[in-house]
Amino acid sequence: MSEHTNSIKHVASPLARQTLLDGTLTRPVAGRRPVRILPWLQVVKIGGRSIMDRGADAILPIVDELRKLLPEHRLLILTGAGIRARHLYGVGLDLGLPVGSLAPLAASEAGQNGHILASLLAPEGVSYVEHPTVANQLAIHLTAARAVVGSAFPPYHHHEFPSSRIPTHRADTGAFLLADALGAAGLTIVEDVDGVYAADPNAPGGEKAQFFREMGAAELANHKGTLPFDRALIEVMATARHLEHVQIVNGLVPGRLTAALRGEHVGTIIHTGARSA
Ligand code: GWN
Ligand code: ATP
Repeated sequence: MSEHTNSIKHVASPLARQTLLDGTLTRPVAGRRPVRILPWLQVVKIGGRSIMDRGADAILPIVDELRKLLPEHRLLILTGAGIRARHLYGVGLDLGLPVGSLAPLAASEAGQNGHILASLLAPEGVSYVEHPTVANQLAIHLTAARAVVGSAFPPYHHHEFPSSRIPTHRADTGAFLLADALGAAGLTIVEDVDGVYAADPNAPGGEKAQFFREMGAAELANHKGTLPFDRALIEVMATARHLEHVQIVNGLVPGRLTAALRGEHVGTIIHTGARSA
């Protein structure tokens, strides 16, 4: 769309003559819900510390469960970073490295866990796909295979917000941002606990902590204690465009992931800010 007036080329745009900061002006153009790019996709985030770091005892049963889920679901399996990233934070912070240097180094550990998981699922046609492939060629890879594995860490790299010395946007946030941007059918976060409790159930005295079966992201924002995922996940859930909830499940209990993907309530369901159209 272009018009020629007095030989000056004008590009017609409903946003041409106004500040992008004025919501009342941008809303008629930008207020619509984005399209769902991969509406049939189920995204599964596998914990780095909670599952991958435990080795064969935890990984092999999950691999078995994922293998059996392939005929039923098309999966984007994303892995967290785990203990190697924590070691990296320790060494890096001791050396005074900025968060923008730590973020890509920690991200690479999430990728390594993804490579490990993909190798175990390779006989089923599952491969690790790189971040640029996730961004640009996910559909063709998921047409060729029932599932692919990627890194859950978002590639903020040197653009990571310097609001804290440890990267704010880690694997849980990355998995959510991706699942919501793709308009996926669901996101399941696999941990080593049944879901969210009032306090860390593994900390001293934690065995008495109350279990939350269901809660809202807004309610979680007021939770003062520790959580089994990045705090930034709460912020991105508040502005979700598609995902109406996520479920946190215990990957150490066989069958929980399968049940969650079938829509059963077997962990903690957290409702996001997204509303069905
Ligand atoms: O290296 O395991 O992708 O999918 O955030 O960047 O730090 O890179 O800096 O396509 O682009 O280590 O090399 O590494 O984990 O992130 O990847 O093997 O440029 O397939 O080269 O956005 O994998 O890696 O760490 O995910 O999370 O070459 Mo890795 Mo990660 Mo591979 Mo990826 Mo980062 Mo790429 Mo990237 Mo970097
Ligand atoms: P990553 O993928 O980033 O490597 P992860 O998701 O595998 O990490 P953690 O970040 O360690 O694992 O989160 C899981 C742990 O969080 C649980 O083992 C539990 O001890 C702890 N935790 C802390 N607070 C809570 C809480 N309120 N409810 C449940 N678990 C909690």
